[in-house]
Amino acid sequence: MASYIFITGASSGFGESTARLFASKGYSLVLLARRKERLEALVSELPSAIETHILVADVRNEEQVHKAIDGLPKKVKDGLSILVNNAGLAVGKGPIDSGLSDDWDRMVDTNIKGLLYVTRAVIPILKANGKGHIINIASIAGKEVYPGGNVYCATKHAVDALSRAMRIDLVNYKIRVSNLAPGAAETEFSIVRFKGDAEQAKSVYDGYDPLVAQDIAETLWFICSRPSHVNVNDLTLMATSQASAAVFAEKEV
Ligand code: NDP
Ligand code: 8X3
Repeated sequence: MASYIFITGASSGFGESTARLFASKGYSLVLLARRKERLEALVSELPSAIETHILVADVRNEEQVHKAIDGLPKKVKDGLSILVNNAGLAVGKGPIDSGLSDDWDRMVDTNIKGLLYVTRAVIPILKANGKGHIINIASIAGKEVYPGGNVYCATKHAVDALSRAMRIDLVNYKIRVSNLAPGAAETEFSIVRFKGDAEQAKSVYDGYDPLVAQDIAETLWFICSRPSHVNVNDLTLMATSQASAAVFAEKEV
């Protein structure tokens, strides 16, 4: 029977790289994001032997999430073994008193509530299968806070807490729960954070070698390929030139 990995936020960055890597290892894919054309373009580049299911949904919309997951074919549910809760974003960066409610809502609704909606819909499937693995993509922003990071950091601290809580809730069901906390990685993350300002986004990665999406995909492969009696509880992955959330190596001149 095919083994399926379910990746949220598969249309870009970490999710897209993870889909490509797990497909290359023979996994079948369930790919969720809002941008259908991006998911279709990704699928068109995968070997045709790889079975894929595209779910176009907004994780903030509980009804959409439930309908999409409920509607998966039985053979996909039966083969589902991994959920990567990756969909997420930062919107804006600045002092708390100049934050915008709409930005806060987008981060809280996506990074916390969206992760919860997807997780609750998938857990019954994993329980029925008698095993499974949930990996939550948190962040160094879930371990530390940095200037201007306030609400984004709070949402990722919540993800970190939920990973620990889920591990307790699921310990009797052979469902592993891992928390992966990357530092700065160059994806579309900063373009989204700075609302399309490509120059400001680029400047985040100036003068040092950040992580790239492939680094996260390879780490996810490591986490998922441990023997079934082993769980990676929590893994923080940083660029060599990033020492903590706000400390980077000096630029070479
Ligand atoms: P990208 O912006 O490249 O990818 C984000 C993905 O999330 C996209 O596929 C996007 O798809 C999806 N997404 C966002 N909002 C929603 C939504 N409401 N419903 C469904 N899908 C959604 O960023 P990254 O790959 O860098 O980020 C992935 C995760 O990693 C995020 O949780 C982020 O917080 C976290 N992270 C990122 C770091 C970094 O430095 N890049 C470091 C640490 C953690 P679409 O827009 O098509 O819906
Ligand atoms: C994204 C990386 O350092 O901007 O989680 O918080 S950071």
